[in-house]
Amino acid sequence: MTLTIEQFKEEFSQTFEGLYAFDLAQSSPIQQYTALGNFLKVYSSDNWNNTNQEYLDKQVKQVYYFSMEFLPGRMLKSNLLNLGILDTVRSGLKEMGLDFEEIVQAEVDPALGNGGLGRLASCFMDSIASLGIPGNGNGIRYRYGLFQQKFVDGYQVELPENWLRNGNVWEVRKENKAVLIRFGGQVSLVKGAAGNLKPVYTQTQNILAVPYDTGMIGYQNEVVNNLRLWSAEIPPEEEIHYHTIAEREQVNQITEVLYPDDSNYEGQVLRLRQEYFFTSAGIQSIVRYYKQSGLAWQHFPDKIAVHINDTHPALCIPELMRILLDEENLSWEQAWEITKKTMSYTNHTILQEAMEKWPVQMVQDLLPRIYQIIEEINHRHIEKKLLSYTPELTYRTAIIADGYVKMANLAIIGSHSINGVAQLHTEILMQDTLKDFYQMYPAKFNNKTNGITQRRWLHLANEGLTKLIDEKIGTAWKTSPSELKLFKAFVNDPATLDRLAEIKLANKKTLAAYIKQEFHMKLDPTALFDVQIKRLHAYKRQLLNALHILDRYLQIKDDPEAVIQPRVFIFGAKAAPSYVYAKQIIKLINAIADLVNHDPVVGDKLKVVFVENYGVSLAELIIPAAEVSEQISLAGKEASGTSNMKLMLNGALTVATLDGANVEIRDFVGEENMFLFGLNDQEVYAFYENGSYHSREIYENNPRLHRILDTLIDGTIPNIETEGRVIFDSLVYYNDEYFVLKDFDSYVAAQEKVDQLYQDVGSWNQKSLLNIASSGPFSADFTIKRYAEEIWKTSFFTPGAYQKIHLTEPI
Ligand code: 26Q
Repeated sequence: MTLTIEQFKEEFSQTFEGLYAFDLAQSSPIQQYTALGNFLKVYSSDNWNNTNQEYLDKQVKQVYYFSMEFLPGRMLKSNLLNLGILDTVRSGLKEMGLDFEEIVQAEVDPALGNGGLGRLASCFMDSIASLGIPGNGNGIRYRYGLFQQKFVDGYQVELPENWLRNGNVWEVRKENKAVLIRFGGQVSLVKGAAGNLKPVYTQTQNILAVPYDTGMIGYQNEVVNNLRLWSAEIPPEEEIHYHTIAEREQVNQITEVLYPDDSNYEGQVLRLRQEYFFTSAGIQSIVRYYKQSGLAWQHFPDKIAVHINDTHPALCIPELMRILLDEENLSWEQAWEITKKTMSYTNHTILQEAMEKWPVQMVQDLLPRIYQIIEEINHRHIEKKLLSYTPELTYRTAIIADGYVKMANLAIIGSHSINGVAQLHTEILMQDTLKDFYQMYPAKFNNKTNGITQRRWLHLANEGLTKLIDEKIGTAWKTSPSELKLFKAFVNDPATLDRLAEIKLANKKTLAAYIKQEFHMKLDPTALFDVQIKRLHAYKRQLLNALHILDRYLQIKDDPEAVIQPRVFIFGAKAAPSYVYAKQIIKLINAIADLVNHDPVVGDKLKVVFVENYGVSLAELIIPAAEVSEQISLAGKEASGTSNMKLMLNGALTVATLDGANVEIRDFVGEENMFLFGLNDQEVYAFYENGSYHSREIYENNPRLHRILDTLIDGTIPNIETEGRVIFDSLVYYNDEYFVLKDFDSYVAAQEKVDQLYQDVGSWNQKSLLNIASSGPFSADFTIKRYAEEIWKTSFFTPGAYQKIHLTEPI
């Protein structure tokens, strides 16, 4: 089925009239966008239906990816691309006198996630559909997404993100698929007719979970998978029990807002409610679906894989147990075998403060039956393991300990696979963080290095570069990312290198125009664009970047005539609202920006831009314009990182510590094509072990750093009395938890090399090209292929005729 421009114009006009009953010429971009979205929904509905039907008819194994967060970004362009009609629609709209880019911008970017983990989930959804894997997402339809960030006097201020303001064209509400979720009350076990124990519930609060489905369209392969997000409502038959507005509000609250914490645990009961709400809803709907097949329970794991994205959905484990035991009358042993074989879990962090644990009392009160089941899982685990392991080791692996339910322990014990998200991260889990479990279950542990979708992050975000690559190596890289390595053949071709530089410059100009328009700042597009975009967290060390900027500022002030490579430092980052220190760092960077950007002596030599409200859409604008990628976390702290991959794919050179996936980036691109610096993870651990790091000595003995640090407290930077002092003290008197001072000299040395290389335009472009050509291995297509083959055991299933995906392993 091919769509001609004429057909498109005709059908789109009809859709518009049907919706709005007035002339297209007078419509707003939002209306045009809504009409186009509706057209696409109809256009892809056969594929969506057929995909569903074929999965059902053929009884293929399906995977369900459970995640508290999805960060899909705007969907219009990616859906057009994946449906293979991007050019047709663009031309058609142009002929109709409509502005395609304006329509694209009218879509709200749904921020239903915090950062890396949520964006990974959405890259995975794209790859799962594009590989033709029968897979579904399961999550929460938050009424409000991640807060909108504004700066007021350089301070972060949070505003609600009402992303549903104009409705959501992509979703379909399915109240016929709603399920009931039980909270609270009492549960007692009563002997049933067959002599088995049955739970009897009293005084529970029952909540209706209503699914909203969104099609996940595969790349030109006729596959449309499903992302199911759940919304909490009062069950119609229980309306009568809700007497006050406060009681009604309590129900709506469950799916009202995304918790804005990233890598930081917030132990509030509402969060636990959210977790049980969407895991129970998801598991119930899976079980209902499975029962249609008429297959025996023992085949459940042959047809269903449930993946737990971090521990947030770990209640999937006791919930499946509950249904199998209480509703389907299986024995404990049968239910446990099925559950373990079905579940798999990804760990995304080694930070202790991010580990989820819930007070026993809270779990007992909110989820009495689930708590009983967790207790039983724990009890049996301990009894069994005491036979083969020491009591010390065994009790360290307990799910319930010190008055808490430990979610990672539950996730590991209740699943057949646990993976980290980069080689180094998995290694640290096995050797350190989870070493007790690794001793018990070595076979469960495996690595799945993260990946990103090259379709969104190169093809759509960087059309200039896409055109060049298509010309040079063909278009197969869109489905066979390892083909990107063919681009290496052009490393000595001056014409290609020139084109690369032109494209980068054009992208920098586009970004500069945006920054001019939004933040009234004028940037020199020929300056070096240096980018750090990620959540604000002390371990990610935006502070190290800031100190380096201060160093440059002081140099320029000392010697205004000295020749220095002009640089624009670009930051994008949200801080969790409760994370005071992170917010103080934002204020500091904004104050530095204020100082530097308005100093006439500095001019274009140094500019600092902190973009407001960083998210997927801004990333799509910034990444293609980046020349330096800052990946400078303290070694051993960043599980993987994924902006490192996106920036490399767009030709930025990486300044990095050997942390997370940076290690593998080094392996593929070669250390001569990046700028490594700083302690490695072993060195960091050695300092922890022997307690021999004393940051104050560095302050006292390193005059350059001494002077920089003093600017935080001596009035050089105006308006940071409080923040400057707190940050200074954290670095000098509280022993600099993240080794910022320790790594400073080596960081500055790396940055000096960056400047030098930038002078040598030819070499710079060569390295940029090699980065692009070496980024194929970081495609989420590879990552997902490995999940499918090694963990989920799902096959590639491709309804209809469709082009073959070639995934030759890299190396
Ligand atoms: C937990 C409990 C209560 C409230 C919030 C949370 C919570 C929410 C989000 C805990 C953690 C997160 C997010 C973690 C995250 O994004 N981790 C990142 O995952 C990426 C994908 O694997 C990695 O690349 C990053 O290294 C990792 O930091």
